[in-house]
Order: sequence, then structure tokens, then C-alpha cells
Amino acid sequence: MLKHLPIVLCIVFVVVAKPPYQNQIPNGDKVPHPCNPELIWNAVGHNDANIGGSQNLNPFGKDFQEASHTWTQDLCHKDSDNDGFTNGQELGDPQCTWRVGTVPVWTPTGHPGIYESIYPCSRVYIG
Ligand SMILES: [Ca+2]
Repeated sequence: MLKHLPIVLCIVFVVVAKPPYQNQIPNGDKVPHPCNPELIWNAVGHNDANIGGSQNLNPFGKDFQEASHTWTQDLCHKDSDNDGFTNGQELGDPQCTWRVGTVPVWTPTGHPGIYESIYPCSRVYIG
């Protein structure tokens, strides 16, 4: 049993290290950064791509919080960032049929909490 301990610890670390809400929305671990689509915006409900927690929520994060951190029909049909696309369209669930643990119909097309065309990439993003 002890010879397998490092493997077990690695698995536990990977599970614990994953942001808590990524699995609660479609493609939560695949949302592209508006300034570089090759990068992933890990903290989808936050204004910082990689810093989660209860502070600094973006409009989608506030709506997700109001929905009790659940992917509901209302949250899916809502356009949290007012960019003309619903949260479901941006996260790859245009028909709002996704359920936790299933594969979304599409890959994400945008960020549900960041209005991409007005996001200040030149001031905020380096790299
Ligand atoms: Ca939107």
C-alpha cells in the first residue's frame, strides 16, 4: 500500500486543486481568455482569470452566485455580460440542455462574464 501512496497523493492533489465551480457549468475548464484564445480563463466567474474566491465577481459570477451556483435555465438564457450572446451560447450550451457530468454540445465561443469587444486587453493583458 505504501508504494502507491505518492500516486494516491497526486490524485488527491489534482482533485482538490481544481477550482470548485468549473464542473458546475458547461465547458467551465475551457473558457478562452478574450485577449488570447490559446489561454484558459480558469476563474470564469471572476474578473481575474486565475483568482477565484468570493470577491471580485464579474457579471456572470454574480448571476451564478444568485442561482445558488447551479446551471439553471434562467442562467443559461441570460446574457450576463450584455454582449448579445446568452451564457449558454458562450459556454457551448446553446439549447440549455447541459447537465453536470455530461459533455456540452459545443466548445465555448466566448466568455459569459467578459464583454470581449470592449475588454481592455492592451492595458491588462501582458503576453
Ligand atoms: Ca454574453
